[in-house]
Amino acid sequence: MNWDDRETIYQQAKGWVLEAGKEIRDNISDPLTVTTKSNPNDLVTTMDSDTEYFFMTRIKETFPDHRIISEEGYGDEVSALDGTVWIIDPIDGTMNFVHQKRNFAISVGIYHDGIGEIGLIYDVMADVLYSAKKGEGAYRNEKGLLPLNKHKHFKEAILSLNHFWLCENRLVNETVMQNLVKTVRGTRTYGSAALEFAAVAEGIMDGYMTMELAPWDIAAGIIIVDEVGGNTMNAFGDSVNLLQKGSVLTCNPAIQENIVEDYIKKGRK
Ligand code: 2AM
Ligand code: CA
Ligand code: CA
Ligand code: CA
Repeated sequence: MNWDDRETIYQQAKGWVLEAGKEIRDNISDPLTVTTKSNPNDLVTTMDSDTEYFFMTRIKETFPDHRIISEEGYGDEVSALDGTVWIIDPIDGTMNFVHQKRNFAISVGIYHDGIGEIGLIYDVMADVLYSAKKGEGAYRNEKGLLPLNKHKHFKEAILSLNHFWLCENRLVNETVMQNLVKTVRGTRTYGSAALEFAAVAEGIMDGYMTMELAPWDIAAGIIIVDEVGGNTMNAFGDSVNLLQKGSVLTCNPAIQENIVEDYIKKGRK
């Protein structure tokens, strides 16, 4: 992707993200139509689909040769990441959107021939935009994010993970994971994968791990975390595939070996 094209796409994408976010904020008190998807706690609202529709129509009229991978059904059938592909989650953290009316994000990752070029994660209610262009650093609004602390000690790490790691599960022995949470300084669960990636990029969390996420949950976050020197992989340390669902670990490389080798691989089922 050439420099000028990327800047044009970035400015356009950023404008749409801010516009879509303002629309959500302006209507946050409206009654919601909530339905469920794979299970009773897997929620979706008309705001999720309306926001995705907004991006789809803008992208198709402005960049007709770009393709879209997205959660709510307006995307394309994409089986390879050639050309320019927008990977979009219109609302990441729908449960938070419905129950808390905060702590959710719009996530847009733009890839060209499989390479992550632009990442945007917008914390809508806080009006905070995390952004990155490959090779140009990552930002929290206008402020550049610092490289991650290379000397981070595992015992002083704060990890983002949900309770499913500590319950009986199909991936890893739960007692091993209980030992992990007892060893680190603390854990948090925000409920928006995109915001958890953003927190890792900001260095206010040192790692985030989850058992199953889709491409739109992580596409922008990978690019932003990468720009501050963080690594993203699956829970067992192998590379993630952006065309499939799977486990995800994104973290400060200083604690990667502790998490993957000392805990997850040792407890692997
Ligand atoms: P979503 O809100 O866009 O669905 C917290 O549960 C995180 O996991 C959110 O980022 C959420 O994204 C994501 N997630 C992925 N699959 C999910 C599912 N089946 N049910 C609920 N959340 C899911
Ligand atoms: Ca969802
Ligand atoms: Ca999501
Ligand atoms: Ca979503």
